[in-house]
Amino acid sequence: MRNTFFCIDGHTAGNPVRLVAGGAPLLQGSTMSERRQDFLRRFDWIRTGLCFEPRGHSMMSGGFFYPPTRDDTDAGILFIETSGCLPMCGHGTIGLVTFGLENGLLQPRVPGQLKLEVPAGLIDITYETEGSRVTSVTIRNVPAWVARTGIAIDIPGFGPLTVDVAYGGNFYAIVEPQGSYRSLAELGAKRILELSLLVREAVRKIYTPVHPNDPTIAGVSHVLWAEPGSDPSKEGKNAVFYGDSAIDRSPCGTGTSARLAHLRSRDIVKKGQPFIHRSYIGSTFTARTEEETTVGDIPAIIPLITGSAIATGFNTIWIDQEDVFWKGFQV
Ligand code: PYC
Repeated sequence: MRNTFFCIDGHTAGNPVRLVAGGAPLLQGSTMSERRQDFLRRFDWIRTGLCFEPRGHSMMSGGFFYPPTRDDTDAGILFIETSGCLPMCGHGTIGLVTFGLENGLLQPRVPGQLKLEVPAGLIDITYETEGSRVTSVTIRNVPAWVARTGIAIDIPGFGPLTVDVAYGGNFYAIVEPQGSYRSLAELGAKRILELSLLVREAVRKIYTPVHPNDPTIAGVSHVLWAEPGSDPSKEGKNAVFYGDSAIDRSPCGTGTSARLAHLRSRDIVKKGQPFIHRSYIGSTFTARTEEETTVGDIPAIIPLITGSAIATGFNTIWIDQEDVFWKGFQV
C-alpha cells in the first residue's frame, strides 16, 4: 500500500516548513485541539513518515490545512514536527500561510487578513504581498505568559542553573546567561544539544505546567537559551531546542512569544515596542506586545510576530508500506 503526499517545501528564516497540500487524512473533532488528538491516535505514522529520516531530518516540521470548525475562521492548521503535533508553531505558520496563499490553497475573505484555528486557540494573520509573492506575515498569537520563575536545577558536568518557564503556544524552559552559560557562541551547537536534553529532563522532574484552558497542552517541550542584545529592551538572540536533537534555525515564533512575555513581565520590553529576535544562525523575527490581558488570573500578553518564508519547491512524497522505513526512523 502506497500513500502519496503532495507537499510544498520551503523555509521560514532558515527552518524547514513542509506544507502537505494533498494527502491529509479526514479527522474527527469539533476543534483543532480535538483533531490533533485524533491525528495522534490514528495517523501519527504520517507525521513520522514525513518528518523523520529518510524523508525528513531532525528539524523537519510542517503542517496541513483543514476546513475551519467555526464560521468566523478561514482555516484550521494541524502542525507536524519531529517531536509530535505542536499546539502552535510560529515559523510553521509563517511558512504555511505564505505557501498556502502563493498557491491558492487559502482564500482570505478579507484581503491581507486571515483568522486561523490552531490547536492552541485562534490566531489572526496579516500579510503583505508583492505581485504573487507573500513578503511578510504577522501572527497575532495566542496569549503568552510566564508560568513559573526560579526553578533551580543542577546539570552534571555543567553546574547549577536557575531557569524560568514561559508559554507562547508551547511551554519553554528559558535559560539566561549565568554560571557556566556565558554565551551561545562559547557553548556551540553540539553542547547546546547535549545540555538542552539535560535541562529539559531536570525541569520536567520539578514542574509540569498545564494550560488552564486545555489540559492536553502540558509539560515543558522546548528549551530557549537566551542571549540579551547590547540593548536588551530592543534585541536578543536565542537557540531554541526542540524534539530530541534540533536547534531551530528560525528565531522560533512561539519561543519568541514566550521570551517576550518573560521580558515584559520584568518591564524590560515595553508594551508596543519592537523587539528583534535573532536565531542561532542570525535570521530574525520582529515581535511586539500588542495587548496585555489575563488567562484565568495569570497576567499575559498578546504577542505579534513578524517574519517571512520562501518556498523551495514541490515535493511528491510516497510512504510505501513495503519500505521497511515507511514510518521513518531517528538515530
Ligand atoms: O516557530 O514556534 C516556532 C517553532 C516551534 C518549534 C520550532 N519552531
